[in-house]
Amino acid sequence: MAEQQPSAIFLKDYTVPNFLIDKTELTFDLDETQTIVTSRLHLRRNPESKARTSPLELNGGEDVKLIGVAIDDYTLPKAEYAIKNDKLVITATPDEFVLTCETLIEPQNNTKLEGLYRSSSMFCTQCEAEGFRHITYYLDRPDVMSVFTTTIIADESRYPVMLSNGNEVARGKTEEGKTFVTWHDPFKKPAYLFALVAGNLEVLNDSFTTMSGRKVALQIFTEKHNIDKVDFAMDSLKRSMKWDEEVYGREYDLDIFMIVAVDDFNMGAMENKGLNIFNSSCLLASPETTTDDGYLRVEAVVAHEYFHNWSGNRVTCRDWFQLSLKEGFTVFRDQSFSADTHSDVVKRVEDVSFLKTAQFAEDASPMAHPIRPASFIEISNFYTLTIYEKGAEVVRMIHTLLGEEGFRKGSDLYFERHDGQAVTCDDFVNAMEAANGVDLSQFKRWYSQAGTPRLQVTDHYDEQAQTYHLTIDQMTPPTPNQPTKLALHVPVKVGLVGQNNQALSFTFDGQSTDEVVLHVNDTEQTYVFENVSETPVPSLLRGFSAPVKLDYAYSTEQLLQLMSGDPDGFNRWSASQQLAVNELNGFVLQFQQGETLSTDTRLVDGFKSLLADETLDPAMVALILSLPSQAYLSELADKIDPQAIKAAREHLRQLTAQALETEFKQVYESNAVTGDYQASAEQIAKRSLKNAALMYWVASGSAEAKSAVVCQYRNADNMTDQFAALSCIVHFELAEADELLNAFFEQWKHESLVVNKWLMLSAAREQDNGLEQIKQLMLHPNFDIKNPNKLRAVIGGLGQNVATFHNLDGSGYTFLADQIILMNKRNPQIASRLCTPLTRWQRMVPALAEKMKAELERIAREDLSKDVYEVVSKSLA
Ligand code: 0A1
Ligand code: ZN
Repeated sequence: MAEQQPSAIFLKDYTVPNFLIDKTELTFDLDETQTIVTSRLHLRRNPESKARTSPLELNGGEDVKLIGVAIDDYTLPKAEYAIKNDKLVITATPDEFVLTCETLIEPQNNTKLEGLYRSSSMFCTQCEAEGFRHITYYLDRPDVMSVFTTTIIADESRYPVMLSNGNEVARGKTEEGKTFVTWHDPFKKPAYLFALVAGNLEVLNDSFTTMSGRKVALQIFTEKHNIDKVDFAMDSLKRSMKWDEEVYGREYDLDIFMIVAVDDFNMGAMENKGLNIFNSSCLLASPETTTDDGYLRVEAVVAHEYFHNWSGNRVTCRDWFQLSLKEGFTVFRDQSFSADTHSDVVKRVEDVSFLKTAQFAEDASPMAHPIRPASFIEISNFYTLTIYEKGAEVVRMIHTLLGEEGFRKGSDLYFERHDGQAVTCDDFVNAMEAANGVDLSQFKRWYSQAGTPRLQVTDHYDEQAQTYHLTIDQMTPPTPNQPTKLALHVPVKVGLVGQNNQALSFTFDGQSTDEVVLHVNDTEQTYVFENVSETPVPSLLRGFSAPVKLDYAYSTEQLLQLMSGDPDGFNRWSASQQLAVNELNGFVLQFQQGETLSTDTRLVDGFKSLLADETLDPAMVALILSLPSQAYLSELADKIDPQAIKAAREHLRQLTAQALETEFKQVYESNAVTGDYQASAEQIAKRSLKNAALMYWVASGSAEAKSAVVCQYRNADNMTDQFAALSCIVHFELAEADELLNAFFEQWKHESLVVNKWLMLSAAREQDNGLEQIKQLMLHPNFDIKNPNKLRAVIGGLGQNVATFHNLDGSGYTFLADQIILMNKRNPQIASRLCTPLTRWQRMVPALAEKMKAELERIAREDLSKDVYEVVSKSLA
C-alpha cells in the first residue's frame, strides 16, 4: 500500500466556499496530445464565508500542468503561488478579481476517462463528480455555481462539430486558420455539469414545442456509422419532455438540447446542461442489434438524464454527501415515466427484484452506507445502488405518505424555493413537509441510517369479535460505524384476502376500506382490523411500499392463494417468488447434505395454472417463470454456496420443464409476434413469455424444441429473438453451440455493442477450461481493455460463470484480482467497481471466503488509487 493512506472527508465538516466564481470563461485549443486550456475566472470573496482572509485554493490534478497564472493583468511570479497536494494556492488576493490560468493537458493519455479525453476519434469530457479539476484549476465543488462561456478552437476538417453547454454565440477563424466556436450557457451551474465534445459527427435533428409554445431544437450526435440507430432515443426524449411537463409541470429552458453518444464511458450517461453525453450502449437502438431490454434501458436513461435538467441542474447538490438528492429523486422520476409508458406492475417487479438482489446485498456488505453518507474517501465510489435505488425508494415512500397530489405540491414548492441553488436532502424533505403541513422528522432517519430494516409480522384472528390483529416488530441490523439503530417511519401497505380469493373489506381507524397504509414507527406495534368476516390471508407490503425485508410465516397454501388471488399484482408476483425461494432453499440444503434432490414440488401446479390462464399479462407470467436469480438466492443465504444454488435452480427448472413440456410448447407457439418489430409493451411482453417458454421447452430435452430453437436463431429478424435463442443453445450446450456462437460473431463483428453481447455470453459459458476461455477472449482482436463496456462484458460474463468464477481452487478470484491490479492506475473507477464481488467475501461459505479474502489482501499490498484503496480497506476492516 502507498506510504500515506488516503483520508476520509466528513459531512459534518462542511463549510461554505471562501470564494465564489460569478463567471467562467474558458478557451480550449484542442490537440490530441497537448491541449491548452485558458480560463478566466471572475472571483470574489463569499460574503457568507467566515474566513475573511483565507488564501484562494483551487483544485487541480497531477495530470494538469500549470503554464501561467495572473490576477487581473498581473502575471504572478512563482513566489506568489504554490501547488500543494494538487491544489493551486494563492495567499494574497484582492476581494474581487479576474484570475487567468493557462494549463496544459494530454487528452490522448487520459485513460481514466474523467476530465477531457479521447474516445474513438473524438474529444469528450466527463466532469462529475470531480473531473473538472483534471481540465483546469477551479473551485471544483457543486455549491460553486457559475455562468460559463466556452470557446473551442480546433482544425475544422477533423473536428467539424464542436459543442459545449448552452447556445452557440460566435464562430469564426483564428489567425492560424483554425476554427473557433463559442458557446454561452446563461444558467449558473457547478463545474461538474460542464461538457465539451469535438468530432466528425453525424446529427439527427428534430424539435419539441414546449407547453408555453417555445420551439426547442433537439440534436443527437453519433459517429457516422451509428446515426441510423438514434430514432428511438429521439422519440424517448420527446416523450420524456412531454411527461415532465404533464406530471411535474417542468418545462425545458434552453433553446437547444443535445445528446452525444461516445463508446468509451465509465458510467451510463451524464446530464451536462444542454449537452448530455451518453455511453453508446444507453443510446443506440435498432431492432436487429438491440434486445427489448436494451430498448427499455435506452428509454429509461434518456428520460433519466433529461429529468436531471430540473432535478439536478436547475436545483443541484450543496455537496457530494447530498448526491441522492438528485439521483434518488431522478431515478424515482424515470421509474414513474417507464411505468406510465409500459406496465406499472411489470416495471415495479423489475425494479424491486433489482433492489432486493443488488442493493440489499450492498446494504449487508462492508460498503453499506446511508443514502446520505456521513463520510467518504473517494466520491466516485458512492455512485451506488444505495444512493440511486434505495434513494428512489425513499422518495417513493414520501410519495406514498403524501399521495400523488401532495407529492406534486411538495415538488412544486421545492423547485420554487430552490431554483438556481445548491441544496441538501433536508431542503427537499422540508419542502415536502411545508407544502403538506406534515411532520417528516422521524422519516428523515432514512437519510442517515444504513442497512435494510427487518419487519417481523405475526397475527391473530378472533372469529367471535371479527377482529384481526397484526403485530409488527422492526429492527435494522448493525452496519459499519452504526452499531445501534433507531426506529424508522415505514409505510406498510396492507390488504386482506379471503378464502375464496376475494378482497376482504374491513374497518380500520373507524373507516371502512379494503386497503390501508400502516405507519410503522416504533419497535413493536399492533394494529387492529375490525369487521373482518373470515380468517384472512394478509397481503403485506403491497407494491413494495418500503425497502425492507418482511418476515411472515406464510404456509405454502397461503402463498398459492395470494399468487392467484391477491388483487395487488405486485404481491401476486411476490408470493410466487417466495414459494420458489422456499422450494429452492430446500433443494440447496439437500444438495449440501449430499441427498438426492426431491421431485415433488407444489410450484409446478402453480406454474401450470399460470400457463393456462390467458387473461394474465404475458410479461408477468414470464417474470414468474424466470425463477429467483442466482444473485437473489445468494443475497438471501446465510452462507453463500454458489454451486449448491446453481444446482437447485437447474433442478427446479428441469422438474418444471419435464412436467409441463406440452404447456411450454403451446405457450411458445401461441405467443409468436407478427408484424414489424416494435418496442411496445405488448410486443415486449409476448416475446418475453415466448422466450421464457422456449427455454423450459428446450430444458425438457424435447428434440422438437431443439430444432425450434435453432430455427428461431436462424430466422430471427430482431436481436431479442436471436439472442434468446443463442443463449439457450449455449446454455444447454446443444450440438450447434460452437457453430452458432461463431456465426453470431461473424455476423456482428462490425457492431461493437453486439460484440459485447457475444463477449459476455462466451465468458459466461460453463466449460471445463473456463478461465482459459476467458483469457482468450481478452486476447481477441475485438476486445479492448480501454473500453469499459468490453471489460464489463467479459468480467460480467465471468461473474455469471459459477463453475469458473467460484472454482474451489480460487483461480477465478485470482484472475479477477489480477484485472483489478491492472486497472488500478489506468482507470481507478472501473477497477474499484470490479472489486464488488470480493467485498462480499464474509458472506461466502468458508472455503471460498478465505480465497476471496486472500485476494483482497494481495490487492491491498499494491500502491493503490484512492478508489480501490477505499473499497479494499473497508472490506478488510
Ligand atoms: N450523474 C450521472 C451518473 C454519472 C456519474 C458519474 C460519472 O462519471 C464518474 C458519470 C455519470 C447519472 O446519474 O446519470
Ligand atoms: Zn442521475
